[in-house]
Amino acid sequence: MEGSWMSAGRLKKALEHYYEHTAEHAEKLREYAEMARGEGAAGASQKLELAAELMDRAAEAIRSACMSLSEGPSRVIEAESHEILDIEVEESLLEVNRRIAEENRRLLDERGVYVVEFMGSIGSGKTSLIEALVEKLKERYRIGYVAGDLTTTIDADRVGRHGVPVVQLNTGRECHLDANLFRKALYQLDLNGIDLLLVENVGNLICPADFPLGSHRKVVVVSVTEGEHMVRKHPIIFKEADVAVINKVDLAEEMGVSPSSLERDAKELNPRIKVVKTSVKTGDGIDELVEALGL
Ligand SMILES: Nc1nc2c(ncn2[C@@H]2O[C@H](COP(=O)(O)OP(=O)(O)OP(=O)(O)O)[C@@H](O)[C@H]2O)c(=O)[nH]1
Ligand SMILES: [Mg+2]
Repeated sequence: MEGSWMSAGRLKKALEHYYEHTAEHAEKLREYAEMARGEGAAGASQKLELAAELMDRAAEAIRSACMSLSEGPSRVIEAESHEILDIEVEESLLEVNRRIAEENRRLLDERGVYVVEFMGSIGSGKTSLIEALVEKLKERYRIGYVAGDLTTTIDADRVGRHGVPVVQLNTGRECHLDANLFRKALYQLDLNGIDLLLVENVGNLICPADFPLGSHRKVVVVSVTEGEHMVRKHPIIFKEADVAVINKVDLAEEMGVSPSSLERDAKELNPRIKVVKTSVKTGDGIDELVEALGL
């Protein structure tokens, strides 16, 4: 590429942008096909379906060209400021998010990708648990990873070293991922080559609860080093989650924090939640976590 009018990096960025639009147009055409079907115009609907399929194939070819320009497994998506607010609809922000999350879920189901989202406090062990799961499951599933962080690629680099495709989403100032940003990550991944996508949200127990991404299972992680009140102080996220992980149980005695009392708090808030006590350090509870996730 040297000496040409555009560097490989810039070309890749331009193609990524083009790919996103092409994939979005394919989605839109499918919506129109559905509308035409609703209007009884079966012929028009069929043609629109065909156009959507061709556009999907075009998007796939652009994505594949993009991948061959890639310099490594880790790629970074920077959120543009107020990105989601640019959407011109008279719906609330949360409503827009919910709708995009539903679209994400549809896309994931179409491609047969099962998504487990990890939320939880800063430093509770989300990335460590994901690394342990990748090692345990990578022979059984084709795994991908999406990391949410404000500015760094540390987590994506860590998980990428286990040999799985990763996308880093940098939110800048935002304390959570949202469905729009997650959709961008989905556009970057070869979804046909992934069965299990592990997503790590930005570390905190508050904001991620309000912004569903379209995942199939939600895990919330706390660790004993954060003290005994961590669960009760964050009821919303525990009510939302399917599985609660109480991590770093190897340090429970030293910290004077009872994992069972954290478990009780979680069950009180959400009787249907599955609670797993883990230590990534000793490997305790990782098999139970696999089971709780139905993997
Ligand atoms: N003793 C002990 N340390 C752990 C355990 N799990 C994780 N750690 C350590 O806790 C620190 C934070 O772990 P991470 O996996 O980076 O935590 P995280 O939740 O991904 O952190 P953020 O992404 O920054 O929110 C690291 O130093 C880990 O080695 C555990 O079960 N026991
Ligand atoms: Mg992390």
